[in-house]
Amino acid sequence: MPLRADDLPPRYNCVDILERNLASRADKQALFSDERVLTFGEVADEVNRVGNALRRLGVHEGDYVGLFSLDLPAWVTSFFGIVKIGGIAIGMNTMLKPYEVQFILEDARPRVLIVHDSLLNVLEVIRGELDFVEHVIVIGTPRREEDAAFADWINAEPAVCAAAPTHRDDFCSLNYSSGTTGEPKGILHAHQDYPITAQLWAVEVMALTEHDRTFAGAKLFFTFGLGGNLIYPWYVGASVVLLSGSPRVVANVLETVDRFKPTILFNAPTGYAMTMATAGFNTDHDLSSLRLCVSAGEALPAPIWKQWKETTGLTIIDGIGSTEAFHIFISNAPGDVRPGSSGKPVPGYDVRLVDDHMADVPQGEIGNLLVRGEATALLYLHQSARTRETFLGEWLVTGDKYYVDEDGYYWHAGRSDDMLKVGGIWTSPVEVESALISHAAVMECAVIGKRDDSDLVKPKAFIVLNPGHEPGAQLEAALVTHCVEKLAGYKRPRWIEFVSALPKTATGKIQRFKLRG
Ligand code: 3UK
Repeated sequence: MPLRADDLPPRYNCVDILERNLASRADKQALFSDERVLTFGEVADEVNRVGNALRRLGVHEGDYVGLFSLDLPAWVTSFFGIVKIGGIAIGMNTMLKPYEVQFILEDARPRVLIVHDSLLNVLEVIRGELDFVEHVIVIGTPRREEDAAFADWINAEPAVCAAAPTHRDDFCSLNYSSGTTGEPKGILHAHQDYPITAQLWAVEVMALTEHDRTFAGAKLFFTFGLGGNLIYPWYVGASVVLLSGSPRVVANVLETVDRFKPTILFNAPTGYAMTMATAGFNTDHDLSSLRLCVSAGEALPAPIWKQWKETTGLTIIDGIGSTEAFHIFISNAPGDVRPGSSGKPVPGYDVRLVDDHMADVPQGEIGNLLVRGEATALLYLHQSARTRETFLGEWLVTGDKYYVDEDGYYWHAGRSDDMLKVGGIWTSPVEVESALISHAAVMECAVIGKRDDSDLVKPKAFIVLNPGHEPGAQLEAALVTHCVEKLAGYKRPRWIEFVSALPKTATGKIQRFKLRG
């Protein structure tokens, strides 16, 4: 049965998704990780301790709390502790550079920041400039005397904590997503969005059950990972497997599968391609626990789908979701897959393909994708102009181009902006260009998406050099290193082409589409 917002009581706190398991399966192992394995009961106790510790710091309903950590049990207990007392958890991308972290902390202004000790190097760079953060809680070992260690902070707290009587429409989480230019966009989701998306997609489409055990290459700070590898499994009483290390190291993913034997794997297309490029991935490792795989973040090319099927026997379900929608709203389904397509609209959502005047385009023609659903976000925090362009009443403008085939399957046909998805994660060409231009050799440049051997998009840079600089492999390597220092590593250009000039409009705007060829 589809779940509607009205089916939830007006007073609803999504900590219910954890606590609904306490009556029937408190002793079931709910969370597997290298660090700790916890039952639902143990998680719930720690969540209550975190809730009490936050209240002791003066965190109230509606207050933001920063969560800047690798995927560890403490991420999970912090998240539910924050939402249980009515706070809003900011799931922060652990790959961010210091200035990006600073932007988020100044935009949302949390008074409390929970941070993993491996990320303190990033925090310390900006620590002196943070006007709003009053308390830093460190998962692991603090470096400053004024900071508390997470374990000590919750240790003496009682394991009983009353949930805040939140309204189902109250916000409980904030995630930042990047655009082509300008600041990252803060996207708020409400308590009700969690059970609604769990029911509509995870239960009704992918048929997740309590017997499953999920695992994701996507991290919990990304709503693809948060929904797939925490909220949805616990909504049905299934268990989750967390990886604190990088999913880009294929061995991490394969060894975790060997060790914890998940039944469901969530990953970006790149994750599947990188896995298959690893010698012995399906002979030296035991993938037999898996029953289903899910791909999102960018389109999954049909050849990757087929090769995965041939080499593992497993079906990948590709679905398009977004941070604005919280999760997947057009999806393939087990038993109903058209490889290369995003599948069909998930029941409970409506989609439209429209032209630039908002008129519906005929079947088969490419249009701008709009989606309507009860769990889509309402606004971008502190960005009213962009909010008005994106959230059109009931309809959300996705920024994606799509067409629908005669059988009703939706096919991704690119973006309406210049944004790139690299490894399933946003990359703005403008951001890569800014990094390149800050190198002394670069006079001007343009970055576009180019398809690699697996048909996945990666950044390519066209560069005009300043006089006195010679093109060549050495300079290329120096430019890539320069980008890695300034940007998250996945954003670096994979190809560099030195050119004498860039195509421009009469007004001097770079025409990236001409370089796409
Ligand atoms: C693109 C896809 C083709 C598309 C996400 C599942 O990716 C997620 O969220 P983001 O906010 O980006 C959203 C944009 O990414 N995209 C995502 N999935 C697909 N394009 N096929 C796909 N399967 O441009 C979309 O607008 O980072 C994905 C669940 C939760 C998510 N947050």
